[in-house]
Amino acid sequence: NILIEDARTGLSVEALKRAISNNLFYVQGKFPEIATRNDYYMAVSYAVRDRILKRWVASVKQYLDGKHRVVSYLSAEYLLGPHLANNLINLGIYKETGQAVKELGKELEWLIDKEIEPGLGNGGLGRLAACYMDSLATLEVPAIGYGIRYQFGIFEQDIRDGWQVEDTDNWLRRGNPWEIERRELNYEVKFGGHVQHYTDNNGKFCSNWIPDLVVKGVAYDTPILGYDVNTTNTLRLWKSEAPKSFDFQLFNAGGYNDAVRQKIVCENISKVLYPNDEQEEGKILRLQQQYFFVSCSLQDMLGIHLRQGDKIQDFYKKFVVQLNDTHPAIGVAELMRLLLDKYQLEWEEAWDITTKTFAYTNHTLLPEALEKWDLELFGRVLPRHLELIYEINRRFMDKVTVKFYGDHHKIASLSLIGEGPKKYIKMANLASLGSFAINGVAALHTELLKKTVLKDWYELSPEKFSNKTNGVTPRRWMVLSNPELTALISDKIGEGWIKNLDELRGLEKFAQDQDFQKAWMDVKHQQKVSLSKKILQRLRLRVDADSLFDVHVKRMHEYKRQVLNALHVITLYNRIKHNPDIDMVPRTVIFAGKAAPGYKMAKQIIKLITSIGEIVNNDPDVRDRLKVVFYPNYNVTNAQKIYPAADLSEQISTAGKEASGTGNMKLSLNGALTIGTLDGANVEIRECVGEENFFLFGLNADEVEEVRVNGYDPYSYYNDNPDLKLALDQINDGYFSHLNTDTFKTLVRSLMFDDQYLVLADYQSYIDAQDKVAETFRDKSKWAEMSILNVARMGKFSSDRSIKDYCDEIWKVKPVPVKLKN
Ligand code: 26Q
Repeated sequence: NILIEDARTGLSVEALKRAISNNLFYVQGKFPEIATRNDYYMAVSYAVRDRILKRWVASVKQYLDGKHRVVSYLSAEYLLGPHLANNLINLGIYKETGQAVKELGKELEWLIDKEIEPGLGNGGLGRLAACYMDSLATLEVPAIGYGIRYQFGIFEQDIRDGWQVEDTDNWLRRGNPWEIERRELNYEVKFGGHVQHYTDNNGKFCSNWIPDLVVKGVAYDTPILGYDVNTTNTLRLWKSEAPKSFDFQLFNAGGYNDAVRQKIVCENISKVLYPNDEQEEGKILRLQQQYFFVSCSLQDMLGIHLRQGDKIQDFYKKFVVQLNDTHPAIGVAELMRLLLDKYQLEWEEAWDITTKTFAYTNHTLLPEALEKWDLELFGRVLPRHLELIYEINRRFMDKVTVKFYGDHHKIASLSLIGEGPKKYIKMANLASLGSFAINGVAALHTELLKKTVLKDWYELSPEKFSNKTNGVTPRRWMVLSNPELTALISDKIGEGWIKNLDELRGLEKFAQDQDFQKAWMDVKHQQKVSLSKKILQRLRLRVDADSLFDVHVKRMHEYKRQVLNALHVITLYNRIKHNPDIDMVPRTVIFAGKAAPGYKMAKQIIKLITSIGEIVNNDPDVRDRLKVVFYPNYNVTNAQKIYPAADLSEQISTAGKEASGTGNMKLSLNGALTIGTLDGANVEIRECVGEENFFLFGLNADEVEEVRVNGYDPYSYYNDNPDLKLALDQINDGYFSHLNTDTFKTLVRSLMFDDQYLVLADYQSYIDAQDKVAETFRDKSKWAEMSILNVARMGKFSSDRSIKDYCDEIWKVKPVPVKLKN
C-alpha cells in the first residue's frame, strides 16, 4: 500500500525512478532496450502528471464547495510553451527528476528538448494569458481558463531562399500527456437557422432558435500548477465534434455523404488557429470559433453554479469573467440569451447580471485591428444574437440620445452597429457596454485608449476604466530559461524573488561589485555561447560570442519597425565598406518573428533582413565585426534560448502603436539593456530602471501625432540625410537582391512616400542612440553595472503583480490556499 502510494506521489529520486520505469513497462509496454526518446519523454511526463493530479483534485474539490469566487479567463489563445520543465520547476522536483532519469541512463535535458510546444496563440496576447494562468495558480486564486483546443496551432515558419514559408503545426502528432479528455463534459452549440417567436400560456413572449447546425464541444483539461504551492488550476479547452444524434438521423435517412460532410463541418471549427494578429479578418469560421468556445464556457460555468444549488441571480457573485480582448465579446449576448431563453429571466434582471459579470481588456490602439463583423454575415451565423444585440442597442441608444442630445457624431460612435455601405457590429462597443470594467495593458496605452479608440466610452463611464500594466512570469522567463542567472541571483539574495520579484532590488548594492560584475557577465557570456551553437547548428553561421548580441524578436509588423533596425545594419555595413579598418564594436544582430501568411509587406521585411544577412555575412571586408541572423520559427521554445543571450533589447515601435509589449520585460529581466521609444510599457520600464540605464530615442506619441497632422514628408528625410539616402538607394537598386529591383519595390515605395510608421523620421535619432550603445558596451564594467541595476529594478513587471492588481481592483477575489490530505 505504502509502495503504491509512493510510486504515484513520492517526490524522491527513488520514487520517481520507479514511477518512470513502471510507466514505461505497464502503460507503454516497453522495456529500456527498445524504448525510444519519446517513450521516455512520455514516461517522465506521466510520472510528473501523477504528482500533479493529487494537487489538482484537491484544488477542484476545494473550489466546488461553492463558497469561493472564481476567476474565469476567456481567451481565444493560450501560448503555453513546453510543459515538462515548467511543471518540474513549479513542483520543485527538477533536480530529483534529473537524477532519476540519469540513473535510468538518459539525460533529462534531452527529453525536455523533445517536447513539441502547444502553440495555441499568435504572440503577446496568447502568451499573456499563459503567464496569467501561472500567476493565478501561484497566488492561489481559484481560476479557470477557457479556450479552444486547436488541432493545429500557429504555423511553423521555415525560411527558403530568404522568404518565409509556412508549414502546419501538427502539435498533437506524438500525443499529449498533459491533457485529460473529458468526454462526459460536453455541450451543444447551435449555428445558423432562424428564430421563432411566440407567446406562451402565461402570456410571456418567447423565442425559439431553430439552428441548421449543431456542434458538440468536448472539454480537454490541462492542469496549471502554481509555483511552490498546492494550487493547481484548470485550463479547459474545447474541441468541436459532430453530435451523435445528428449524424445518425442523417445516416438513417440514407444521407451517408451528408453525414460525413456534417462531421467534417463540425470538426472544422476547432481545427486551426487563425494566424493573424493586429489585423482583423472577418471570416465566418473565425466567428464560429469565437461563439463555439464562449458558448461552451458559459454553459459550463452556469452548470457549475447551479449544481452548487445557488440561485441563477447570484451567478455574477460566483464567477467574474475576463474578456481577453474582444475575441470572446460575443459572451455578452450569449449570457443574455441563456438567461432569457433558457432560464426565463426578465430583460432587466438578465442585463443586470450580465453587466456585473464581464470585464474587458483591450490590447490594441490600431483602428484596423478593432474587431467588426459584417451584420449580414453575423445574422446568418447567429440570428438570435443579432436580435439581442439590436435590442441591447435600442435600449442603450434611448439613454444615449437623451444624454448627448444633438451630438450625432458621438451617438453614432457609441452605437453597437456601424453604418456605411454595409452595416457592421462593433465588438469593442459590445464589450465596453456589457462590462463593468475596461482596462488597457500599460499606463500610456490606457491613457491613449481614453483619448482615442474608447474616448466616447470613457466620457460615458469613466468609472469603468483602469490600467493594468502587463507582466510576465519569472518562473518560465527566468528560473526555467536562465538557470545560471537564477543561481547567481539566489546565491546573493536568496530565492524569495521568484515569488516576490520586488526582492530583486537587493541586487542593487552589488551593482558595482567587481566580482559580482564578472560573475554576471560570465553567465551572459555562457548563454551567448549556447545560442551561438544553436545558430551554427540551425543556420550554419558562425557568430562571435564576444560581440554585442543585439536582439529584435517579435511578430513581424510594420509598426514594430524591424525595417528601422535593418537600416541601422546597412549603415554599419556602409561604414565598414567606406573605411575597412574602422574600429567598431562587433555586433551580432538577431531577428526572429513570424509574419501573418497574408501580410505581404511583413514577408518582404523578412526577405530584406535575410538578404542583408547574405551580403553582410559573406563580405570578407566585414570580418568579425557584423553578423545578421534571422532565427527561424520564433516560438516559446526558441524565445527561451534567445532571451538569456541578449545584450541589447530592441523595442523600437512607432510611439503610440504598441499597446504594451511583454518581450521587452522578458529581455530586460534577463539582463539586456533596452534601446527603445516611449511606447507601451517601455515608458514604465524606463521609469523603473532609470533613464541613465535606458537608450531612448525617437518621437514620442504626441510628436508622432503632430508630425502626422502637419503632413509627414518622408522624402525630405531621405534627401537631407546622406547615410539614410545611401541605405535606401541600395535597397532600391538591388544591392542586396542580386540587382533585382522588384524584390523590395513596394517596401521602398512605402517608406519614401506613405509610411504610417514614420521610419525615416526616427532614423537619425535611432542611429545616434545605437552609437551610444556601442560606446557604452566598450566599458565592460559600466555595462555590467547597468545590466545589474536594470534587473534589480524590474520587479514591477512580474505577472504576479499584474494579477494582484486585477484581483484587488477588478475581480474582488481572494486567495484560497489548498491543503493536501495526508
Ligand atoms: C482577430 C480577428 C480575427 C483573427 C485574428 C484576430 C487577432 C488575433 C490575435 C487579433 C489580435 C491578436 C493578438 C494581438 C496581440 O497579441 N496584441 C498584443 O497583446 C500584448 C499583450 O497585452 C501586448 O503586449 C502587445 O502590445 C499587443 O500588440
